[in-house]
Amino acid sequence: MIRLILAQLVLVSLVLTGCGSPNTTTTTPTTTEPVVEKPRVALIMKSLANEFFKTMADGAEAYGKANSEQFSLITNGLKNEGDIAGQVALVEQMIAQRVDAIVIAPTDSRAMVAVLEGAQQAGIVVVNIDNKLDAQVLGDRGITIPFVGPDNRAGAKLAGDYLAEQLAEGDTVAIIGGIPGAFNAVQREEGFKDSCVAAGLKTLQTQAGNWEMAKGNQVASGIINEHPEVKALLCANDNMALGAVAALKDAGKTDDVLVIGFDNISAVQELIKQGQVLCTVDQHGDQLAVFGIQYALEMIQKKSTPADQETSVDLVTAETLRN
Ligand code: ALL
Repeated sequence: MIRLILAQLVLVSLVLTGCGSPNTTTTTPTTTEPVVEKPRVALIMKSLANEFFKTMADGAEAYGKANSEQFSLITNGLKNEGDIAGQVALVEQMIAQRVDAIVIAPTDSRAMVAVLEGAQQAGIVVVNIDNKLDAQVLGDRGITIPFVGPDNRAGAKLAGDYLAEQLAEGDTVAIIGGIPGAFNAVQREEGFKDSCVAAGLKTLQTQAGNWEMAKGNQVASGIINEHPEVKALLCANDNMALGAVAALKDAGKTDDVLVIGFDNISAVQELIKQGQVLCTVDQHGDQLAVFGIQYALEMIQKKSTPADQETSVDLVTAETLRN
């Protein structure tokens, strides 16, 4: 009897002290918590051969790593500028993979709308960055896709105005444009023209360099051969400015014709320091996709479509690079 009482006392004290392992508690779960999956965000860019998009991808990936508990990132890009069919195929792949959001820099402002509408219909959040989709086409289809990106016209005017300070009224200049169907190409052309009109510069008919260095080079060569009076080449992106600089070198006209660009890629920064490019515009490519991703995550959480968001553009010159 005494032994039985002792045994019971030991048992009670073991229970009270938690059997000597104080952190172990066994609980029978009454409910099973649903496993909350992180949203999967797909970033779809254009040509990764363009340093601008390489910078964009790096910025997005760094942000993805730092916030890996919040979302997972899939990055996609193209080999060639203007490969509309390739970009449509990428969107279709992302729809098939049932991602939660697509953040896209569209190759073309009109042709990409239909497939993006398909993504929305599949329940995917879509955010437009960098190059704005055509408002008319969106309106005709009755859909809204928010835009996060810069005012390209204002950005181009910053560079155009800076150029105009170095020229005299009546001087002739030429604009080398991006892919004609892209809204940002149109806006940059308008911004350059705004500066030219304000400064009384003559502009030749704009020629498209399709955002590419090789095409920019070819177009620039043609212009300086046919129009020896041209005092400046206004390039809608830095890749084409690189092509224009090479064309001037080949023609022995480096000191006679000014070149301006847009994007602030590192290769152009070097040329600005050397005086071969006058200026460019920083549209903060490394941050652009990050803003788009943050936007998409907010849309997933709040289940609402926020208003468009304008991102900043800054003039980059030899002077700003020194500071
Ligand atoms: C645009 C960007 C850049 C870039 C170009 C090339 O959408 O804003 O300026 O150089 O695409 O694809």
